[in-house]
Amino acid sequence: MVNTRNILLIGRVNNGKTTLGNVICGEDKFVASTIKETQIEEIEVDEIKYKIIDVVEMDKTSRQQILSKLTEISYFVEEGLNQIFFITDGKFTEEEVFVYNLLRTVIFDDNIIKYTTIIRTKFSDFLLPEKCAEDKEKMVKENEEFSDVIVSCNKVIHVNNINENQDKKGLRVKLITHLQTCQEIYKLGNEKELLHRDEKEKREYEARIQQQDNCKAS
Ligand SMILES: Nc1nc2c(ncn2[C@@H]2O[C@H](COP(=O)(O)OP(=O)(O)O)[C@@H](O)[C@H]2O)c(=O)[nH]1
Ligand SMILES: [Mg+2]
Repeated sequence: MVNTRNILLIGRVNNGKTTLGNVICGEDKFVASTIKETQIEEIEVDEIKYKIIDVVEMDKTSRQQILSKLTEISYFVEEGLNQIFFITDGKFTEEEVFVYNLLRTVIFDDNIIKYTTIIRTKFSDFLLPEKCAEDKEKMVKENEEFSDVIVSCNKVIHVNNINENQDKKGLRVKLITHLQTCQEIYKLGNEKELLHRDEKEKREYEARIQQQDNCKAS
């Protein structure tokens, strides 16, 4: 049986989510921004299917819309979430912290931190471990309200995708190898069965799906 792992890409517009999604896929499956819809692409490596979910444009959207998008995502990952890839350029904005806090409180819980990999993009010294460690320290100092996540998350990986020195095939292997080590699946606990808490959101979502179904049928 093919095992499926859901990977959520989150982060501010322009941090490199789409580019990274395409590196993981090994081809340009994800389309660059302007699109507000969530895009999901699947790849299979060594009998494991990775479902990669490129999420919301968090800075151009209202907080209510963000919550609603994340609710949708909690449906996509009902069978469990393998990893959140939080893609950052090193500076975490208020909106990003807001979204992550929604994830760790409303949708999931604090355990989600252990299922989070921070991908620091646009980092030209990615090949130098001591520079990467220095940068991680800098991120911890400069993003006080987010420091617990940076310190306690699964891993921080530094990359530079648009650079001739970053061998994309090598990076893909590195990311897939990392994913292969992420074997545990985070499952929504019973008490989180939908925001599983928020009945209003759930009804709105179901009504929207129903409407789409009606459109398709007519
Ligand atoms: N230098 C550099 N540029 C990057 C990197 N990742 C993405 N970019 C560029 O940043 C811009 C935004 O990337 P994109 O993947 O569309 O970001 P998204 O909005 O988060 O999906 C594009 O022009 C990319 O070419 C990186 O690691 N290094
Ligand atoms: Mg994008």
